[in-house]
Amino acid sequence: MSCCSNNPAENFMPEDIRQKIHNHPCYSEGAHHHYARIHVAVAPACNIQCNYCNRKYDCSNESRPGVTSERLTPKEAAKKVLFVGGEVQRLSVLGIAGPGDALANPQKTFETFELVRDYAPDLKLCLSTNGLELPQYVDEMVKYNIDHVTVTINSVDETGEIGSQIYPWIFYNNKRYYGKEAAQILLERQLEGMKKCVEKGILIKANSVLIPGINDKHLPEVSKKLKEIGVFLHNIMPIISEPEHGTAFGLAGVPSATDQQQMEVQEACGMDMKLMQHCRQCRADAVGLIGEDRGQEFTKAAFNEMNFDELQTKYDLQGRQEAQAKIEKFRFFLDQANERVRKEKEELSSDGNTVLVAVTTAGEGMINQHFGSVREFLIYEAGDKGIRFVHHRKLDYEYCAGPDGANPMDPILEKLKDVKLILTAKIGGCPQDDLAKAGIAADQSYAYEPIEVSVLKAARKYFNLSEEMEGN
Ligand code: CLF
Ligand code: SF4
Repeated sequence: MSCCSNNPAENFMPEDIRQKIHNHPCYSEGAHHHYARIHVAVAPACNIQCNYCNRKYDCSNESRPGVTSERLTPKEAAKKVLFVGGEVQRLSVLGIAGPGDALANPQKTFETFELVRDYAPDLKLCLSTNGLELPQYVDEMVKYNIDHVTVTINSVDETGEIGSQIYPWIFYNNKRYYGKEAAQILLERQLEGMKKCVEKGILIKANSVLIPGINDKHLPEVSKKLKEIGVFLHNIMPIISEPEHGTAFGLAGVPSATDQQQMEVQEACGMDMKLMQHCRQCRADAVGLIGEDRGQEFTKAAFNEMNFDELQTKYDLQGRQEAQAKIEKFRFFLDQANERVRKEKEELSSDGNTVLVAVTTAGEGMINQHFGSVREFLIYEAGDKGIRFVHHRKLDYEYCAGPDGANPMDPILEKLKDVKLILTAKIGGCPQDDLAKAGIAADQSYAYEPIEVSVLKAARKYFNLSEEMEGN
């Protein structure tokens, strides 16, 4: 079975890199419909302070603010990974992303990776860090075969001016540094660490938190620098900032970044770098497909009494390999169905006209979720020649489960104000009418069809774009 991807960017990659990312749900957008990740919260301490983080909660560099994860020892974490791997055969990655910084807790982080590498050799190992301690652990990471590392970098301003507005202090070499000096040291360490990783063949993803008014205009420069040093992927994460999260920015009234601000910055950064656009800002104990969180199903009580031999049997390496071979078969046919519809932004349209289309999905690359039960929409941009994935937009609650007294359609209309069409597996008459009044068409005739080719067909149908499918 070929692992040729439907994503044009992936098809131009060297084979070894394509193999590395093929079933990593964060590094490959195609993979995220099919493969799951698990985070284990073994790393509580942190060595810097970010103004968008409240350390009562998980690390906001890789998580939604205001959530707290169940902390585990390395042994408990390894047990959990084996138990979940037996239950969720599409699990392909173990990530350590907090609740503090993975490399501010090196013993716990590496002990966990060592145990998992021995018992579950098919899992990819991944970690997320602020980068302060990265240079000194690159060789250790090579030893454990950790070949996916995320570094959060919000500024490349060497004067420290921008960084000092984001980081009030860092703790480095047993000393606390403040202001511009802190920002300069952090940046030096991040760049040095990322360069070392690139030299060792570790794929680096960089996260940048988009903070309007502070680094929004600066992020294209960050992208340029990342490309220059060989970073693989850049992920622009909109700041989520509310006073109740108790962060310095939240308390100072800095607002969350909007979907439209994120799209603008993504377009400016996308000129220079390959972007990740499907990030969901997971919890430090997230389990499942990106966008779903099955963490609550796997509490300590489920696995802690089992010993490692029992857990290895439960993990069932061979059963997992067979299940993943089936996923690959399905993915192959899905890619064939979607063939050639995905394009880069500048190639979407022959006359510059494009529309935004929202899709409801429960995974597997299909339009397979009812409108009433969605907590997020996938947003695609479509022209007459092709489509591209833009990002996802989250809802606080489902249409069918809105709070008493509130019209559940209001937040949906606000989220979709620039969208012209929704493709969904099923929708009732009332919401369909409300959407129509707001100028948004809803179509359920593509139910259980592949997403990408359906977006193109529907956009052509609704907006009188071209008649013929290219290549058909
Ligand atoms: Fe976890 Fe991060 Fe590894 Fe993925 S998450 S450590 S690279 S396995 Fe993924 Fe979650 Fe976004 Fe992170 S969607 S927050 S990018
Ligand atoms: Fe919080 Fe993560 Fe920043 Fe540490 S690195 S302060 S845990 S957001």
